[in-house]
Parts: sequence; C-alpha cells; structure tokens
Amino acid sequence: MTTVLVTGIEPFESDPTNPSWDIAQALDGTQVDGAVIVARQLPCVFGLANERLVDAIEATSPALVFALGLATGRTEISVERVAINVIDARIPDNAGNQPVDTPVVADGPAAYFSTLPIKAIVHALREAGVPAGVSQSAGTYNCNHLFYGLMHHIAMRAPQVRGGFIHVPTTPELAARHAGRPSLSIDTQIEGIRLAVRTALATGADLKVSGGAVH
Ligand code: PCA
Repeated sequence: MTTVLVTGIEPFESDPTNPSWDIAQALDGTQVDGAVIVARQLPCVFGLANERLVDAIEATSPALVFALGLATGRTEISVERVAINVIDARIPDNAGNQPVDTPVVADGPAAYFSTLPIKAIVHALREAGVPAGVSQSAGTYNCNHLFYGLMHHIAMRAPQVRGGFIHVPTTPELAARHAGRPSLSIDTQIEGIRLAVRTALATGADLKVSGGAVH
C-alpha cells in the first residue's frame, strides 16, 4: 500500500501544543484513497529535526511527504512553494541554538521548490471551503530549514519521493493566548490536510493558475 508520511513539530516558544503535530497525529493510520498516512513528530531543533525526518523517510518509504509546521499569524493553510538555504533564527530552538545567517546545507543550492502540486492543493481546499493559499516563503526558522532538508534529501537520495511543506495557522485555543492572532479550528485544519493528501495522490501535473501576490 502507498504510504504518505505526514510530519508535525513539537511545541516551541511558549505554546503548550503545536497544531502541526495535532493534525499529523489525528491523521496517523488513516487511509486516503488507498494510501495510508504515517505520522511522525519532529523536534524543533536545528539539524536534529532533519536527521529524524530522513530516518522517518528511510523507515517508511513514502511516496509522498507532507511536512507541517505552525505559523502563528497566518490566516489560512499556507502551501509553501520554496525552501531557501539559510537559517536566520528569531528565537533559540528547543535545544537553545540560535543560528544566524548560516546555510542549512553548506554548498547546497540556494533554493528548492516543493514537488507537491501546490496550486491544485490550494484550489481543492478553497473549493471545499477551507481557507488556503500559496506562500512564497516559509521564513528562515526551523520550518524552512526542515523544508530545505526534505527537498535536499529528495534531490540527492530519493528522487522517487514527492514532498513539500505546509504551514498551518494557529487554533482558537492558542490564539486566545496571543491577542489579535487569526485562527482556524483544528477540525477544519485536519480536513484541509487530508484533502491536500488526496489531491496530491490524484494530481500529476500541477494546475496552471495564478497564486501570486503583488506586495
Ligand atoms: N513552526 C516554526 C518552527 C516550528 C513550527 O511549528 C517555523 O515556522 O519555523
């Protein structure tokens, strides 16, 4: 049976939970159109998160990898387009490390693109009433580093795997701790990621529709 690896990240900064892991955990062991979802939690630690991700890929041999992370402040499920080869941490990670302007992979290419059908996923989620959009930057913290590590591993060692990164908004419960932050219920987020998996399984070539923004 086809395996889809969905990863979430442990809580970080001051939050008691991380919705990215709550979503992955809720989907763990469930089937989507003949594929089974396997979930793994990754540490919010530079370097170690990428080692654990590679271990999980090697242990589960997935066809698809969806790495999830929390982006407090985002208003919608954000399907990331590009991972960049830089870490510029605003806060220390859970091991106390705070790299500034260091590459994720020394001598690696400047960037990698997601190999998920990002436009098709956004279209499917919006059609289903789940707020979603393409994001042109996963930031420069742990999630971008994880996304870059994923795409670098795929490029170098696992070209048969398709993968990418999705940032999720915070939940109402967490937003209540951060006044003014937008949120989306965990049930809507779980359904959104399930639908993203279904869409990626069913989509070879991505849709050619505009997902850009003029800022
Ligand atoms: N979000 C952070 C790191 C862990 C997480 O869930 C980020 O966007 O980098």
